[in-house]
Amino acid sequence: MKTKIGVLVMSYGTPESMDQVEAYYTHIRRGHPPTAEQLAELVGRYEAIVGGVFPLRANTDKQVAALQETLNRLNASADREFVCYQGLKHARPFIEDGVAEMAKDGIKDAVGIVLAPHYSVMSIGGYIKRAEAKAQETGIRMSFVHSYHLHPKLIEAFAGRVSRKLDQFEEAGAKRDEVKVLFSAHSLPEKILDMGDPYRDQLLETSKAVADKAGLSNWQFTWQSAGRTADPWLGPDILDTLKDLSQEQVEDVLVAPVGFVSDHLEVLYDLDIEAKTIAKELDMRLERIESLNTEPLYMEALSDVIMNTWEKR
Ligand code: FEC
Repeated sequence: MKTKIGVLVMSYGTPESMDQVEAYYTHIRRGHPPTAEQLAELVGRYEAIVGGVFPLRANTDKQVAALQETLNRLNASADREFVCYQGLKHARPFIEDGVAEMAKDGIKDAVGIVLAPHYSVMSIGGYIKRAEAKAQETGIRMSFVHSYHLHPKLIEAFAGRVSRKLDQFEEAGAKRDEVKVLFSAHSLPEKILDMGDPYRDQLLETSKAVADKAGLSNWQFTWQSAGRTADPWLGPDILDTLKDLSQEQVEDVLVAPVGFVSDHLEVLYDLDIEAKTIAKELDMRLERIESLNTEPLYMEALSDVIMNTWEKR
């Protein structure tokens, strides 16, 4: 019989239906319910993108299935098999549910990975802490992938998407090197920098590696999706960046959200609706690269870092 190696695949999570948005938002706010106004604002954003379906849920399901298939195909062996379990940060099945499920299936050893390439103590660190606590409680030995922001296949996947969109700008009459490529990622509170957090540096490294691979000279990094709290968040925000670029007479912008790997609210609303609306007002053409979703190169990058972590455990 083959030994089963558990792989806890962690992702942000999304509600299953509109009536779960409040519970989801309360979970994100660490148990503090949103005000009626905050809730209405978030429901409005979901209504604008989803039409009753929350895309991140199906995308995560498909990524987890594709990763299990890739892991077993690329690392086939007569005596072992990889079994992927899902663990979500803010929705069911929660991270703890995924670990409990592994324990129920008799898994003794596992690797954990998050579907987000860049480490911050406020993002990946939080996922790992919760998984580790549940693993200890259930007697599973777990090791974790902390980041994979420079994996060559991840860089290749992003660079290919950037190049293909630049081809489309050219076909529409733009000069390739006059298109401003904006790499973006979810902002976090500025205080992470005082904590020596690697998040910003890793994002800049990914952006530079993708720019080098795609042969870009006209690019910059910007933040997006900052939270609505009193703390200062890392900036500049993409909406301000677009206004600055407009002052510099930039007409064509390609956004590459390298901090995200799926189609979800922060891409489909914050970029495709909010940023595009501002760009239109500024008379700019704004396009976005396609999300990775189940891109085979991304699945291979994940499989590779999982195997490395497994072998070094
Ligand atoms: O499609 C969906 O339903 C979910 C989209 C979604 C993703 C995502 C990824 C990240 N977040 C990160 C940090 C924060 C911090 C706060 C925060 C708040 C929200 C809210 C929504 C939301 N996030 Fe998110 N995030 C997504 C959605 N996020 C909705 C609540 C309303 C709002 O502020 O817009 C602030 C929490 C607080 O109040 O204390 C911090 C980071 C990522 C990327 C890494 C990852 O995927 O884990 C970092 C997808």
